[in-house]
Amino acid sequence: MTEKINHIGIAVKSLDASIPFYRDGLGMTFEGTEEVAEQKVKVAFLQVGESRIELLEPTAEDSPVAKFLEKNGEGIHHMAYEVADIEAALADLKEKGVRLIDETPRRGAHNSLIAFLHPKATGGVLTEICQCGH
Ligand code: CMX
Repeated sequence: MTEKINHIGIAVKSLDASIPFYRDGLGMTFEGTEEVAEQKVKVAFLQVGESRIELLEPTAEDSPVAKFLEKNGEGIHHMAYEVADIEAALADLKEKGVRLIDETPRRGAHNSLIAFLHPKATGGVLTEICQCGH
């Protein structure tokens, strides 16, 4: 079902302050930024081989990333795994009794379809599955 690591999400206070380390320091390919209104975040993608680093900056005080930053400070926020058919993957996980945050897919960056699994059901790692637009 799971095909590859699509991206690793890292919560940051400021994209502008964080991008240079990944782009200029580590030499990753900067793919651009995008606002994901539904998730109340602005994101930047940096390519690493077949995967990406997704930097996440909150755009509202009630953004899940704002809450995360308040509690933990900057750091790894989630792992995202790519699946070919997100509806089928969600149905399968539900049948296996995995606690879902999203019962149906939402719109993510790059027009992808995304859904989150609850960190309490995944050993403490917020897990996203995505059917990707790239
Ligand atoms: N990783 C691991 N654990 C996390 C977590 C994270 N990113 N975020 C919250 N938790 C844990 C908390 O530590 C807390 O654990 P304890 O009860 O042991 O203290 C528990 O989950 C509940 O956390 P909370 O701070 O009370 O926050 P909420 O329950 O209100 O929300 C969550 C947590 C995961 C349900 C919510 O953040 C969510 O729905 N996330 C999915 C959407 C999202 O994160 N969107 C932003 C990214 C979008 C994108 O990539 O495009």
